[in-house]
Amino acid sequence: MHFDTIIIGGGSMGMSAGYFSAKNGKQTLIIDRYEPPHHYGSHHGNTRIIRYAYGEGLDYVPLALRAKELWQEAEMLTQRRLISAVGVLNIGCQDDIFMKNIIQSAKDFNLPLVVMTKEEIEKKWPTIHLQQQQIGCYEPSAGYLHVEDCIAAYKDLAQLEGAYFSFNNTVLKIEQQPQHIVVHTTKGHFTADHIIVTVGAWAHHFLQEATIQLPLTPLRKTFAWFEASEHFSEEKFPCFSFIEQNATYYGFPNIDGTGLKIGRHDGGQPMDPRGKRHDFGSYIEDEGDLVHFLKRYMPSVSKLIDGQACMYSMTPDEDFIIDYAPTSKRIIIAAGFSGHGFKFASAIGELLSQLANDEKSPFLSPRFAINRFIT
Ligand code: PYC
Repeated sequence: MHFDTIIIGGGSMGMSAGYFSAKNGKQTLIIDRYEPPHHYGSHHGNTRIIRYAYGEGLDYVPLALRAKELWQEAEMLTQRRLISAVGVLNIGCQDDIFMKNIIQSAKDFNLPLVVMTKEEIEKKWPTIHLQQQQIGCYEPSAGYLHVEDCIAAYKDLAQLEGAYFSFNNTVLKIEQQPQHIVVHTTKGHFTADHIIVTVGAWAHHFLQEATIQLPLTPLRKTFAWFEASEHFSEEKFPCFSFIEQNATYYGFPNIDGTGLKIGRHDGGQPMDPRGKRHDFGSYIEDEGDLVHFLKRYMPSVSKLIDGQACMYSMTPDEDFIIDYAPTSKRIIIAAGFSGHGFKFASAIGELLSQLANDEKSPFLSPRFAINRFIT
């Protein structure tokens, strides 16, 4: 069967791309090796942070603001709650480039942001203990996304727009022919004018097999929930990130009594997503790093409830790859989200559908270009 666009990978980016593609009137097929939303990729674990004053660089701010608009539109269309604006508190030192970028983003884009001293932070959230040199950038309009609902929302919308799904189906090979791309799967083959590859941590191996070499590193990552008092409830406590000299941690308030969720953003173990996934607790640092963090900054919290493992796909510079494949403009690649991509998935889905339509987008930053790695 022939499609205008086939999306390989129905996670956060792929499902959203599927919706926008079908909405643009394209005959669209979304293929996934499992049935999304699922626990085998990078979109489980209930929550992801959404923030707009962006420590990783000001180039990301327009994309983050577009993502917010589109998540809100999806909320309205599906009547699902996707964003909870509980605020995000970023902790770091005044000279950190991350903190400087946050402050500059707020200035340049007129975003609400409160820069706070250690004393102001400890007064507002008495369960946080900081070190002398630390300051905070509190973004009250930021918060978290309900991740499984985000995928489910775009799945519903894609279906309403007439997209086809082929789930529990593994793509074996893509074949580039002059007139179209052939996608060989365990359930037969399909052809398409364009394919959009959004396979998350599988991208490195998947693209390598299609002779597209990208410097992507799949990483095993973990996060966990800890018992926490009502002072940490989402009515009283924000999402947070702590930028230390050699480590970055992030977390979420205690949502509906599920516990305070924490993860370490840097580090992790290189892995092959095609192999066995090591559950939370397989490495001593899975819990150890988080307990160490809690002892320093939130000493009233210590009792682990549960933990999970997921995957990041890292680029060397931690900027995304969103571009045409060097081998063919019929192949669009979205990869290497380096652990900070989920929040953008709505806007990236829109952008990918535009690329498949040969349209230009103001949200396509040169920072995402593939030619920074291969020419
Ligand atoms: O982008 O805010 C973020 C984030 C937190 C943890 C991983 N990514």
